[in-house]
Amino acid sequence: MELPVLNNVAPEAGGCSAGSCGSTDDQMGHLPEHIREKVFNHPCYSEEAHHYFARMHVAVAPACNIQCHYCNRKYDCANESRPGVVSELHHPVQAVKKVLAVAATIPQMTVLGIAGPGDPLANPERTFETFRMLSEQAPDIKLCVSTNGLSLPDHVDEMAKYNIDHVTITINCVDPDVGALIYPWIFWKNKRIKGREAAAILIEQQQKGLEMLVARGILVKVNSVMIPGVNDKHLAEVSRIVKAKGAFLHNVMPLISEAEHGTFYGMTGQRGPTNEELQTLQDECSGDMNMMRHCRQCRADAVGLLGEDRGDEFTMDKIEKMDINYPEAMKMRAEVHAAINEELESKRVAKNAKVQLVSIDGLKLNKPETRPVLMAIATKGGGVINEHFGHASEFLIYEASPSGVRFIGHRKTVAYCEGGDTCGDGETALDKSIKALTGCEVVLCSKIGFEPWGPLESAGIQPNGEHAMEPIEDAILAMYEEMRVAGKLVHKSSEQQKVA
Ligand code: CLF
Ligand code: SF4
Repeated sequence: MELPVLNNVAPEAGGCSAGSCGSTDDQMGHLPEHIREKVFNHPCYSEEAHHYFARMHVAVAPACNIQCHYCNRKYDCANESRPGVVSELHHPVQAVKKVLAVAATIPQMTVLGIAGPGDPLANPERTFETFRMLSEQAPDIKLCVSTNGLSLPDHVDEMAKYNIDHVTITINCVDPDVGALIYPWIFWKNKRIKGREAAAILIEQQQKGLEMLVARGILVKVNSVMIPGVNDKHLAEVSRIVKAKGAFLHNVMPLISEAEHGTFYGMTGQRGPTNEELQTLQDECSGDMNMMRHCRQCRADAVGLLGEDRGDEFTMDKIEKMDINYPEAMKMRAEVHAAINEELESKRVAKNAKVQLVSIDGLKLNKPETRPVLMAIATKGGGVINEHFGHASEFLIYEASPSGVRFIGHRKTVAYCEGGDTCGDGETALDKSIKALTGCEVVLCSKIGFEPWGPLESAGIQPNGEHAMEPIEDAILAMYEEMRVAGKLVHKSSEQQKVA
């Protein structure tokens, strides 16, 4: 059956229907103004924004109405959180105080999300009380919610009332037979329902909720947990269907199933995907959909830029001592946002000018022998290379190729300078970093010590600290050009052909 195309991005917007782009940013310039307005400073909906703008979560929603095989109720909802993390639960009044304190201290914080620790819509009073107070007291903050979707259709009208513009639904399948392998039960109309029947109800509610949100112009992101052997072959179909129904973005996240988290999958030895498997599936889905590749599976009380957690600065005892004048803070926030926007706009202009140059240069680069190269970046945010190799606990991974620079994802590691001699399994922190950088040929950082240099080179990864404080994409292009001039971009098959 042909699904109706209800995409809330107008067809004339251009967008990514051809599937050539991997993030919303490549199409930012083509989005209609009202969508651009919703996306440009949301760190999850825009890859570019995540270098500059922060989000925070408040953990106000303890209960859940379904069971996922990758979740242990002792921890936060694993649909949007790194498993094994426990957040401190807040009452809505405390949560609002915390949001105002963070917004006044971190003006780059533009989005407040409720993502747990259970399902926000299984706790509607606490969730909507928080949103109601915030929409009155902090109208400059975008409101965002993440749900498993079971109760979604019942709450869409209320969401629209509080100007909730961004909703994430975790959709792991559209086939109840696949769903029965992921969800052992749901709690529905005061009854516990199991197996295929439970999965069928959940899927129906998710799809109905998605359609209702799109009809009201609310942007929908779909999260899917990739579970090898269970739904990995099925997720491209999920992507195609949710795109056809108007979802804006798809975020395929890897299953994390450590045995110590005590989840069903952890206990039964279900593995998560490798970096390569994840990237292959994301690329496959991107034929149909804008893909999110910068998700950090943050916790239900995360604060700061994606990938950082400043939660310790905002414990309730510290917040109680803060004297917040929010109307004043809003003025300061508006100034900071305007300055960031100005910077982003000038970068966009410079980038467009460069794209034209590159396309001329591309005639030179775009020969069959130039091949793509993966590069790892150490950054603390701001879109520049500003992190010491030894302090990086994650690297951003980009692919440089004759057609430009493409963001691929991020890889976590243990900060080399803080990892001690070993960090479990006899592996040193440096071993872990080198493993995390598998497949990369270059690591760009602001500085690097002498010690890791040799082991990185031996692993085929060229360390480079010469592009400190440069914009990431500029540095990658410069490095790629350097490699081309040095004859390092010769495609293996061409090389072999020459030898032959
Ligand atoms: Fe939070 Fe989620 Fe809103 Fe973002 S997170 S509720 S959409 S504000 Fe973002 Fe974190 Fe990934 Fe979620 S990086 S886990 S996608
Ligand atoms: Fe756990 Fe979230 Fe699934 Fe509920 S929806 S069982 S909290 S992962």
